[in-house]
Amino acid sequence: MQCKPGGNVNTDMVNLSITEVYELSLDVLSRNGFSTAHAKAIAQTITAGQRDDCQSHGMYRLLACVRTLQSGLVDPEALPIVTHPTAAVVQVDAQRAYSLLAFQEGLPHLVDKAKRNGVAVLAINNCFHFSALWPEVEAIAQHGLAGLAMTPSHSWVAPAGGTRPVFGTNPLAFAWPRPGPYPYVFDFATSMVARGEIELHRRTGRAIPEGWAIDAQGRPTTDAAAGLAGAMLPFGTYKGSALSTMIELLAGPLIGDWTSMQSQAHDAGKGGTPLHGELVIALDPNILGRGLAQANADAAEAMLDAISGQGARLPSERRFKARAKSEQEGVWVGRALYDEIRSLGSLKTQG
Ligand code: NDP
Ligand code: PYC
Repeated sequence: MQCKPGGNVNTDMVNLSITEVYELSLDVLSRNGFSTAHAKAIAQTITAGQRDDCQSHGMYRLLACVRTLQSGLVDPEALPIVTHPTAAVVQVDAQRAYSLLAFQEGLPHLVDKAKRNGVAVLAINNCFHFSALWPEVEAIAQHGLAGLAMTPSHSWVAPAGGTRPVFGTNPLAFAWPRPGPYPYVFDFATSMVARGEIELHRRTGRAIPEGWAIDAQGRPTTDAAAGLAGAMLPFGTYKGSALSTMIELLAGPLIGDWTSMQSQAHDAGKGGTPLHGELVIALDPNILGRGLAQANADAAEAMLDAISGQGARLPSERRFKARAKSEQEGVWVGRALYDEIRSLGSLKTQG
């Protein structure tokens, strides 16, 4: 048990260093049967989420990873198979394991191909997918490339004007390389919020804002459980609906993989993590920018400065601040979640 900053003993929260988050995650995943390679890849992304204060995709996700494993859906050991259909395309078959090892395997090829061709595509297939996408586009931007990533999930979201779920929560992430440590990054669900955010409201007994979901009868609801049982709503009405449709098509049929409706049907009520594909695109400004690399980078910076210069915040600014703070002070995790994670089979304890 640790003291909250300010000195009060708070038994409802547990303080963990980033290393402790990683070790606990690795321990839980390994004890529950994931191979070392998968456990490491998953633990890294979960640790990054917790470190950056992305509560819906941090340690909370360990519960779903283990639940999906225990329900016999995900392969905890399968190794990704990398193929090279063309000079600009790398395809990685995750073989029904989680997506993160497949991304790690595909990334060096994606970067290499983008730097040779100006643009390259990484298609990940047959992957169970639970993670935030910003770690992936950030990794692309670290190589001086712009990155885009998108994925379907389970059909939980009704189209604008409808009441029955069709789309997944379908995240779209983008990164642009900048001077200094942090790229420009956004990464959001094309539903009003990630489903994980509504699940966290349900777990902690909080109402959801109106506009996030409708109940099973198609009526607006602020009850998290009723919203989860009904349908979530897209952001930006028909615009979010259209973006979500694009993601279904590009990260589904385009790359020979499933839509969110197919993923949901395969799950057949087991409540596992979605199974589908992921589309990742890398673009090289040095090849596409007509030899004007410095002028182009300056123009990009002037535009981004014009946003933050008037007090509007850039996406990921909050997350980067949280990262710096977590690196200094560690992270605070709710005691109930911490205990539930430990009960998944870890011997590591605190407090
Ligand atoms: P948000 O609605 O919080 O949107 C997140 C993005 O918007 C972040 O880049 C965030 O930056 C930025 N942002 C938030 N508020 C502002 C603001 N006021 N001004 C400027 N930018 C802002 O999160 P979501 O619930 O939509 O998504 C959360 C995560 O869930 C994502 O990382 C996504 O990848 C993940 N997800 C994964 C899915 C999957 O299938 N694998 C499915 C759905 C979601 P900041 O972080 O700095 O606040
Ligand atoms: O929070 O919407 C979500 C989500 C779906 C799959 C992984 N996260």
